[in-house]
Amino acid sequence: MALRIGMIGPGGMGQAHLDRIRTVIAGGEIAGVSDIAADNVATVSEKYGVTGFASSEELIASPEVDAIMICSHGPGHEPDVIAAIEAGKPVFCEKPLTPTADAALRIMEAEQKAGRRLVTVGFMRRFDRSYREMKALLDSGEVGETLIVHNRHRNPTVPAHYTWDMAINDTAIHEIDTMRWLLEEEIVSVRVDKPKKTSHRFEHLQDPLMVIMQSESGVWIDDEVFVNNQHSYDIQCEAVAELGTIRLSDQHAIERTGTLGRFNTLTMDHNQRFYGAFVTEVQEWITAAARGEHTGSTTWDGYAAACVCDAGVRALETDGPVAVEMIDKPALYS
Ligand code: ISE
Repeated sequence: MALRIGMIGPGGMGQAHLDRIRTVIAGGEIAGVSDIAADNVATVSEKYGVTGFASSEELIASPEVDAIMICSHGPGHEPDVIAAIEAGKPVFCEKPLTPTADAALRIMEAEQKAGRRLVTVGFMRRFDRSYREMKALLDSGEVGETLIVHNRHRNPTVPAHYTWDMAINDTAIHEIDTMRWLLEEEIVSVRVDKPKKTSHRFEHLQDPLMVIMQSESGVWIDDEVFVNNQHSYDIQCEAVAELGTIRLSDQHAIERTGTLGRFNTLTMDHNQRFYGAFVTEVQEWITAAARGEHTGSTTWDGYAAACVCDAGVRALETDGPVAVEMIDKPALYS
């Protein structure tokens, strides 16, 4: 029987997941949706022909729903994630798990009380083929120890409501999680440098930023966050190891040759660039949830990312590095 999924907050990201579940992913079906915006519930339930629940509480409690996907805004995640855990239902929660480390701690407490991992955080890069190949090669030991990782996270533009803490909490959080996963160690400090500003930005924004992090073993990680580059969604990563470097290749689907030369099609957003990663991420979650297993990043990963983000946001206003503070890892996540 297909896993019956209830979705909370089916906005742009949520509907992209609903479309994949309906068209390319096996083993899951949409049981219903809920949203704080009642008109969106009406629109989406009609579009997909599914039940519209009056509240997330009703959706989580419904006997017609086996598993929960949460795609609402980050500040609203905590009560729904905790309610899903208390109902004993697997939950896939879009990133960030919570906007603060304290809220993630409360989710970890609920999960520890339940005694099993029920929460998967939507850090999709862990499912990207190129990042996975990079990690497999680093893990093989062929190139020795990793010493430095260079990252670039560029967006064409961001909307006016994007504030500079979002450069950390919303944008750099991807590299924060990916680096913890790639290196299998925690990030211990964050510094933010502020280069010359692009003129192609909203006045309130410092863009680009250079986020400099250090891991427990001393790996030096940089992340250029440039969210108004005017041309493309450009994600780059290069690991410099003792015996070689490994770099994500260009992510274009086609290469065009003509009288002007040879060039690539650029990706413009995360849905284009990480399409395959999103499919794998949701497929692996559905397969695991149907078997009563856990997959992907845990509440601990959501918590650790929030701790690094907290330090990063403080680093925006601090000269020099800010130490990351976090509790010891509970046994459930070891
Ligand atoms: C957005 O929320 C994402 O997750 C995108 O991947 C990122 O590139 C963008 O900067 C964020 O605002």
